[in-house]
Amino acid sequence: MDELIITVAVCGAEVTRNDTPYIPITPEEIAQQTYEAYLVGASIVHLHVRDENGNPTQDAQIFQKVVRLIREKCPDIIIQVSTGGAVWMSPEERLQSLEANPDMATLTTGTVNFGNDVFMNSMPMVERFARAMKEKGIMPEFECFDLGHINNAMQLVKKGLVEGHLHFDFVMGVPGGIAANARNLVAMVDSLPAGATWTVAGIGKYEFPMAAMAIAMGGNVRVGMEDNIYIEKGVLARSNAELVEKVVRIAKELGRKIASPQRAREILDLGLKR
Ligand code: KMH
Ligand code: ZN
Repeated sequence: MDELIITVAVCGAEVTRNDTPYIPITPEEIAQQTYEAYLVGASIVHLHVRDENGNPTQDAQIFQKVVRLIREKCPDIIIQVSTGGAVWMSPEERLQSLEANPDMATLTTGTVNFGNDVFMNSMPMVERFARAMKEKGIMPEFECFDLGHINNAMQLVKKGLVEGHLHFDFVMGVPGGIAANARNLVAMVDSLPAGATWTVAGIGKYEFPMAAMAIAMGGNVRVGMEDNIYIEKGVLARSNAELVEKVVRIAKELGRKIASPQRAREILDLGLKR
């Protein structure tokens, strides 16, 4: 098995200070929590940003500032910006994050119910996003909230809109998306093309059980306050680093080594972007 690539999803779009006082909101807080997570084993940061009121935004200037602050502290971490944003955002708004010169960006490959909302990703939209990433030389991470999203990703490959190494993130446990359990994870992994790499983001209480399964199966793990704010039942995580540290402990017990950012770049076939 390759070394374990840990992605930290530091703040997301939905979690507020009412949910947890530890959620990073300002560019400085986001960069600091990313740095702490990097020190304990995260090699990818999945980034959303917030405006001065703490609301999610895809504003290019805020993304640029956060990316600069992170690169100052963590020179080799893989920066993956969200193009998912928040459910009410237009495609134009969502695409602004690509202006921050990231290494990677998320590419959700299908529409999904998202609690009481709909996270809209029609195929023309997905193709437009893929084209924008290709033009800018940004590697997509396919975000699959359901099994059919893997098929949609392969349509992009067939059309030549995505080339090179393929990397998938299975987001499991969103109300409306695929349920987080072992049977579904095996089905997702079985549906991948040869040579692809994969990560699991288990939502809420499924974060660590899904992480443990991925570690044992040779996959990779995403954790962070975007997906889960608890370090254990009823106990808030005080930082994103705490969540990463727990994954590192589980990996150690299962005999899986942690990938450095440099090693993660090799596994994903990504160069160093400045
Ligand atoms: N906030 C969700 C609606 C992504 O970052 O690409 C979408 C999301 C996916 O978080
Ligand atoms: Zn996200």
